[in-house]
Amino acid sequence: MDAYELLTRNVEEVVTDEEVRDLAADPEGKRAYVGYEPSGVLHLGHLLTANKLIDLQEAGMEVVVLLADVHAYLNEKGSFEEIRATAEQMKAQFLAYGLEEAQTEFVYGSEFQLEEEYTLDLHHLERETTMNRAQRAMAEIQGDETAKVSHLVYPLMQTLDIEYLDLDLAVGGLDQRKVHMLAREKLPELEYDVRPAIHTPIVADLTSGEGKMSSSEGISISMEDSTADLEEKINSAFCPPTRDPEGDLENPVLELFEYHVFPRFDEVVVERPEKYGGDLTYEAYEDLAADLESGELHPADAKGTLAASLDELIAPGREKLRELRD
Ligand code: IYR
Repeated sequence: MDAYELLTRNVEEVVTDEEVRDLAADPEGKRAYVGYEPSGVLHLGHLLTANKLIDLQEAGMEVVVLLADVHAYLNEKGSFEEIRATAEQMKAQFLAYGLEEAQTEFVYGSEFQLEEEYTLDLHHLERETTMNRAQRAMAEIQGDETAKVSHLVYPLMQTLDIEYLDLDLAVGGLDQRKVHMLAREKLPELEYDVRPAIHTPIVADLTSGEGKMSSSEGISISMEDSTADLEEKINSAFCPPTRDPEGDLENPVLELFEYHVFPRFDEVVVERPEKYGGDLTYEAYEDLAADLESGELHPADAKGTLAASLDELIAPGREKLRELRD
């Protein structure tokens, strides 16, 4: 697979395509990052961006994982001590999941965000940005609780991170796009360079196929799930025999195959007894989706294979988490 394809496969948005093409022309040693508010247990949302980081490493890029402790603090996720303890667990799970240790730098936000120069740049950005603009950038991250001043500072700091971590590419879920747009607009005002961004899709809620899968509502899948939990959750998933159900609905089973399973396995085998046609082997997501649509692949068989594949992917991180907690 060529570098441009590794950088952009399964991505919902590329900003801008031209800049990413330039990067893909010479990716060796270039630096990409994702920032995560530490939350202890990784869930599929984290793993979606982690899959992209693994693609970028395969293309030769260096990856910076920002353990955004100050951001988590601003977003009221706990005390600094609590946030750091969960960040350490998170780091171990990312490595267990498959990030290449030699090409990964883990950085705590507090290592550089409390320095004088950063703070002065932050105040400069505060002067350059209206409250309305900062609030709009945060809308999808923070939800609709009443904004505090900390929620306005948050996207400005995320903007500066791109400069201070010396990055060539910002990666995030689609919910980060407005912050990255703010960064593209504001960094030049401080005479810093604009960097490209790529955004991964948001996976639909597992049982309804609507909206987004989230840990706060509905069912989500995390590194803590046992094999039996996964089987149960996937079994109850919405799986119409089509890729594009009516209206705003998605097929979450197919989305999980597309974004989580196929990028990490060379082939996917659906085991079936001979009397039901025997095993099916897929090398590409499109073939599996086509068979589900035509009826060749039964949703129950697809779900069984999906649960087993996800189990294999999360097993090393689940094991690590157990060790750390014992
Ligand atoms: N806003 C992210 C966390 C975050 C991301 C980056 I990229 C930063 O530079 C800082 C924080 C979230 O919603 O988890």
